[in-house]
Amino acid sequence: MFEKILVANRGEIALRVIRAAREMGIQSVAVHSTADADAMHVRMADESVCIGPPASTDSYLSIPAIIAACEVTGAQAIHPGYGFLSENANFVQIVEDHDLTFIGPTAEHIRIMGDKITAKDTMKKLGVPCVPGSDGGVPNLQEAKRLGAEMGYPVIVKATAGGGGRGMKVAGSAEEMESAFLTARAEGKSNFGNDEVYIEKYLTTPRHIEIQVFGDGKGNAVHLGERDCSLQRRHQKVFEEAPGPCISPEERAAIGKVCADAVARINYIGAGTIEFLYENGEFYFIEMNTRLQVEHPVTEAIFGVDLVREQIRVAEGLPMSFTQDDLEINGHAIEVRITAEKLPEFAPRPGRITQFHAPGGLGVRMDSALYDGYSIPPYYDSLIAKLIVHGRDRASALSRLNRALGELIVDGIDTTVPLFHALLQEPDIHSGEYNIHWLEKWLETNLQG
Ligand code: MV4
Repeated sequence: MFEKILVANRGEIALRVIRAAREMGIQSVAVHSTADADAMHVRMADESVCIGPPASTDSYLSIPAIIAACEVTGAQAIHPGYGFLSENANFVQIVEDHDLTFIGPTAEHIRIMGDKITAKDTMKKLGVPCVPGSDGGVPNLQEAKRLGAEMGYPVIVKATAGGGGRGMKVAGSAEEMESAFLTARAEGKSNFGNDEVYIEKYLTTPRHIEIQVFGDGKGNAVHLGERDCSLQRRHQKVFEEAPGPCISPEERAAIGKVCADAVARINYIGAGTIEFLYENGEFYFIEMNTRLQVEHPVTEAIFGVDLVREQIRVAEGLPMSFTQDDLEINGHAIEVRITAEKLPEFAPRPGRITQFHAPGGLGVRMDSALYDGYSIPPYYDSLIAKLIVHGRDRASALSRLNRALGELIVDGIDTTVPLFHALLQEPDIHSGEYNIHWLEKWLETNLQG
């Protein structure tokens, strides 16, 4: 049993991990930059260690500083949260080389899923349905054009080291292939030092549906249904829900089993998310994330499980505390990501919170590291709170969201709260009829200018 774990993160996700550890009787160590000396995660942890200056490259991403913090505090394991070092295979290797435990998947699984061509090839062999496209990498423009003609346009060229929307270009016709191919390759090279690209049929109006999976590393795995995260702006999710409004119980069971079987076969350990595009009743694999995701609370709400607790359990070699048969969906949950940004341009607005009041009551969860008088530092991402509501059904979750947003007070800075009030006026949000392009189009006509 771990006695002490180090949380290699900040903000609301650091609190999330500290809380799970405390409930399990495990001590927690916070690490922080000099800019975060007054941060909530430092206050809430049992101990804290300053690991460097404000820039995350010199603090939250500093592998030597984090390993040293484990050594001086005696922490036996590291929870990476999301972002930062959570999907860094090299870090996982170093953690293990120091006889520490990484609370998450193996370096090998992180490496496989970090290379999108290898990830897709692996998933395809495991029976997961994928977007039609090239068989592996596309070596040159001539081959790209041949494939485009064969598959039919539009197609999308993606950098194998990309993901999250970086290093991908759509070619609507043969004429656009040269620029799409060369640009995707150049972006892969400059952003990730890898110019390998692959090609897929471009799906024009899909939804983003992701399946939560969880493995014990010993060949057992379950799925916890899907989340619909189609409402995004510039590849940043803003509104997530579970279950997906358009997914039937039969579809869920079928794709869920495919995903759970796939990760069981590779002895996957911990939390994972298998991302799909969903169009015309079909699922098409695009990427797998080997971390706990920002939006995990909507899954926790409808299944009544604590995913961080489970991560810690399996990292200790314990079995998961539930089987697939134990998992049943209860109601509907929605998360909105509240960021310190000024509308309509979503300009980052760090600053001092003069008054803060979190909403509460039945079915309301607020994951936030804010407090009265806190100053949001300008060095990190702008997420300040996740508001998660849970109701008996989708309509109750939406009215609860409206009620909770009304109770929330965040004074002193600009936030995206007005966006959510406005979205709750939209019939498409109430009917659940949206796809990955809905929000950007809505913002263009409703907010810009
Ligand atoms: C696609 C696609 C359409 N067709 N692949 C964007 C981020 C990365 N995870 C994959 N992405 C996409 N891949 C094919 N074959 C459209 C997108 C996409 C998208 C996907 C999910 C959520 C929002 C999106 C916004 C624009 C494009």
